[in-house]
Amino acid sequence: MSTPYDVEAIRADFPILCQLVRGKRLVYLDSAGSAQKPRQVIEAVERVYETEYANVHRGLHYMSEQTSARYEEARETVRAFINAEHSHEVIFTKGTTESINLVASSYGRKMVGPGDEVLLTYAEHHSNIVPWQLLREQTGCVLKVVPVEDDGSMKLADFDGMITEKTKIVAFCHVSNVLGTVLPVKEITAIAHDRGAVVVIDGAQGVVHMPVDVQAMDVDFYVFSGHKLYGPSGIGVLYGKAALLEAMPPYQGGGGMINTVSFEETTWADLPDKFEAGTPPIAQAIGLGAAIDYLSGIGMARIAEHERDLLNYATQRLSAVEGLNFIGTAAGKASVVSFTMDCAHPHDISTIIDQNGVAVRAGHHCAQPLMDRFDLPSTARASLGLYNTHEDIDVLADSLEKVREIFR
Ligand code: 7TS
Repeated sequence: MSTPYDVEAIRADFPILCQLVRGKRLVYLDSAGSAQKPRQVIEAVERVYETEYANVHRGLHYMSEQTSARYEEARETVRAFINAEHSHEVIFTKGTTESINLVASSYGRKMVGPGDEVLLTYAEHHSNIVPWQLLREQTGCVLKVVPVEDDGSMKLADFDGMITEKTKIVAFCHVSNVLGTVLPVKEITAIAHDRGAVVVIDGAQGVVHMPVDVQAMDVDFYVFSGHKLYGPSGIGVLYGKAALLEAMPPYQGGGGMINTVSFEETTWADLPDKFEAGTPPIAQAIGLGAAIDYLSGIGMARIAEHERDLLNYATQRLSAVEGLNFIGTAAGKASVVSFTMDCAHPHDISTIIDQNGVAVRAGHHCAQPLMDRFDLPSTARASLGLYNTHEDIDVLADSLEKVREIFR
């Protein structure tokens, strides 16, 4: 029997949430931008610098051995969290953006040629568009884009129709950072594999909202950022199937990624080191491990349940605000709530409710093609995380009513 979800106890773990902002209780609704950190993460990072810091995989002295052990433990923590088969399939990067660039550069340039197709969706973040455009310039490949329906959903039939024998890579978000739409990763992956394409999942907004099992989904690559997962910034993950990573050339050259170096010939280190050139973000990786331990302690399934309740409540409260329009209402969506108001620009909405201590993001959310699809310059977005409450949503709804009063 599990204990009830104690959101107040969880909030108490997040020092920043106990602060006042503009004299008001902070209502933090921008976790999709970056999530706040529990003291367990802050303390883990502090502990590294206070007690066990040196460079990793280089020294034979005590400190380096200790730090290397903690760093590799963090890798194993990530492996278990996403149920990868091997810990050397977990590559530490700077974040989602670097992970996608790594795949596009290394796998893409080796495996994709002129006329080959890369399939994306209209709901992608710029970091899952631009690296493929760079690949297009380098290889002459063709980018194709799956449409988004009016409710923010994407049709499996469209993937089925657009993945062809020419498709080499299918790259799409697990969860849209604007619409909250959850894509049927396993089903799309099965179609892609059937036609010989590999699948790259931008999990930046997926891994934070639900349990992820890369083997069950059978994805080839899955990437995410530590800072959205309640961990430090400057650290992220590229999961890749070992056979693919082994066949890929290095992304960057430098220390740590070699076996032997001479001016005539250099040989590469084994996985995962081949893709971790230079001194990695050591304390950040260990901090990410602590964040995952924290999340696992609560349980991702319970977090998903809590967020489902928040989403239902937010949908109900915000529906009552006159002139408010939701962007993204697909069935089974995650707790990312984008909206516009007929009386005010998203930037004005954000600025006014900020006076009440409410933090939402307003803008194009690095998804300009999606904004164009909905014929909007921007939206306001409330993204709900594990520490949000009904009270947060009440303050948001009341603040939006004030926006109406001001602009009516
Ligand atoms: N992919 C998705 C789906 C994202 O939401 C983001 C960041 C990225 C990639 C890039 O992640 P990074 O950590 O490498 O920068 N999204 C947002 C957002 O929605 N608001 O601020 C950043």
